[in-house]
Amino acid sequence: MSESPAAPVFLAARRTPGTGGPGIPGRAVAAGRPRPVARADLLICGVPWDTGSSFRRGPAAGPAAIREASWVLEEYSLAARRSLEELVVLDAGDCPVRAGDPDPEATAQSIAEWARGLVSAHLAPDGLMAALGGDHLATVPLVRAWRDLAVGGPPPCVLILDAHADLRHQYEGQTWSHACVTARLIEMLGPARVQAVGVRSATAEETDVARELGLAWSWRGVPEPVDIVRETDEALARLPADGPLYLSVDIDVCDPGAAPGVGAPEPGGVSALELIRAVRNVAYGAMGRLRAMDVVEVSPEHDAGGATATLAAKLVREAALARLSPWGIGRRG
Ligand SMILES: [Mn+2]
Repeated sequence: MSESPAAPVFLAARRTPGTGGPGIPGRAVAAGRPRPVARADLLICGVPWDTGSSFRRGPAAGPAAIREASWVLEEYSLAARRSLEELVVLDAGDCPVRAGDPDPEATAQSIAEWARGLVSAHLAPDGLMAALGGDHLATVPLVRAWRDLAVGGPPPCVLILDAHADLRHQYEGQTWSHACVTARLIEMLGPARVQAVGVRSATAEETDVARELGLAWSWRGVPEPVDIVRETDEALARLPADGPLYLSVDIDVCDPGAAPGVGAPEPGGVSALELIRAVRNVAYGAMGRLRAMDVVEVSPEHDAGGATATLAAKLVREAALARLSPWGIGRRG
């Protein structure tokens, strides 16, 4: 394994012996023959899909930017007192996605099948899949993959961190829009298995729907300071206690001052530190039940200094290591 691969891979993945480089997860070429290696504790994949953006495009370049930004970080988390070097980390590369997608439903199905195949073949039974977006619509096929993987058992629960309610049935005539993600997930899993926190932008109609659904953000005033750690606790408490947990982080839940590289900036969000604490809180609170996460809506062309991509990479590291360790969990540690 080279220390300088042709394309960036995520942090410790570049040092995991036998991964064979990006796009060849779980296999190494030894004496010209593939050799299977251990299943991943942390399986990284990219979904450079950007069909659902309404305001400005850009998240298709997110996965590459997040991988590249990850190189500035240590494998070691000072908060968790653990290192990614303790884990088998595989980077599976990116899902093939066509630009200018004419048929989002077909693309969604192909992303779902790709993710399901990756997880089946390469993720350890207690491992974490971390998908790098892509616009927020990528979450829909990724959750579909986990629903399909859960056949015979309880379906997944989804916890969304997002500035936007995303509860519209349609936006600008499109049901496949990043403004409709929460609505699509509720259609897939039912209202009890979906929660959203950190929301500070919604229509009056979306707010009424959110109250009926009991979404954690809907009984907080806006604009009030968001205690996003407490809000994630409340959301987790309202979700059923069975099935794998899927955490979807729309990076625009963070204030645009801290995360400027987003498609739909919404002033008045949480700080980078608050978001890190919230993600660590979810990962430690759920521990092995947290099986999948994504970080979506990173738009490198608007990302001054790479702050947003670096934050996204750090969230993945912190989630993977907070699952293992009680250190540094706000009120707990
Ligand atoms: Mn959003």
